[in-house]
Amino acid sequence: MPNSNGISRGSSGRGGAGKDIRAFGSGGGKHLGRTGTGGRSLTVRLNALESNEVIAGKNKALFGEAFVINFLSSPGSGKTSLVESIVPVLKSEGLNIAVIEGDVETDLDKRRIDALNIPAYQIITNGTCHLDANMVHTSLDNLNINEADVIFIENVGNLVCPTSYNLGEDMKAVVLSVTEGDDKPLKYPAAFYKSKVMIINKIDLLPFIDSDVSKIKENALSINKELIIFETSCKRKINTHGTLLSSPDGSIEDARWSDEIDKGILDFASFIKEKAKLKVAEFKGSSGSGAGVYL
Ligand SMILES: Nc1nc2c(ncn2[C@@H]2O[C@H](COP(=O)(O)OP(=O)(O)OP(=O)(O)O)[C@@H](O)[C@H]2O)c(=O)[nH]1
Ligand SMILES: [Mg+2]
Repeated sequence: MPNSNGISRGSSGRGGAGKDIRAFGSGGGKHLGRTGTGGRSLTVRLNALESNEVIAGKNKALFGEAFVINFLSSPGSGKTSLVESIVPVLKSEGLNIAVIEGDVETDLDKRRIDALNIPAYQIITNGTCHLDANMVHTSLDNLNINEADVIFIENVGNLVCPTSYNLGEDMKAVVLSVTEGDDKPLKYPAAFYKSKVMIINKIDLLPFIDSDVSKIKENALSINKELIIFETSCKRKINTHGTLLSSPDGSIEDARWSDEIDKGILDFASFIKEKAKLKVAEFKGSSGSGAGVYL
């Protein structure tokens, strides 16, 4: 059950889709396949995904006017860091943000978000490799989204499983850090195919590694030519001469450095603000209460 700290465990959800899916996550599908009942396995999986769609529809209705992004990536590419970097920018523009964190274990990410003084909720999936619509639905009982203009959902760090589950979001955004290799869009195509946005993160590390951003883009666009791409750094700072410098661990003290925010972060924040505007207009239009009115 969710508790007053805004944390819940996936196994205590409302049953249904989540339970079936967890069985597959632990190898049930493979076993059924080997014993000749693969057809049944497929049916159960399709039913689970169908129920997921129904609950995702309910989530979408509950999200209302808020614009919702579902972040997908492998572990450690910088999803939480991106949220930490973007929230202050959006807050300074007058937007209200709420965050749903998904992790297999711990509330470490939620604790980072709590430091931003915005509503946050931690889903602990207990080993499940993705969030499903039911987990998110349960979290909405405990997260105040009434004032939210934007809701970030940070999915479990995994480039495969989360791609199959609609959570009721407006868009998926895949985060790929430059250290992961330019072949990842080709090897994990679903994440790139299903996302509207790709964020290439940790570009401050480019001087130190053998990574080709143009190749990452080329490979990603070969999977999804509509992808909108941002290049970001959650660490980069710019010195007073306008030269890019890197301080990956943040330990360098240099009076020449300014606290200027990375341009990619600012561009991504503007994009989100624009989408939030459109969502409100669309929502008001569809409910017949005045399309085009913003906030
Ligand atoms: N150099 C550099 N390091 C970064 C950047 N973004 C994140 N990091 C570091 O990368 C590590 C992982 O970042 P997180 O934000 O925790 O990554 P995550 O995707 O949320 O990780 P999970 O939630 O575990 O999947 C941390 O040590 C961050 O400080 C960046 O732009 N540049
Ligand atoms: Mg995280």
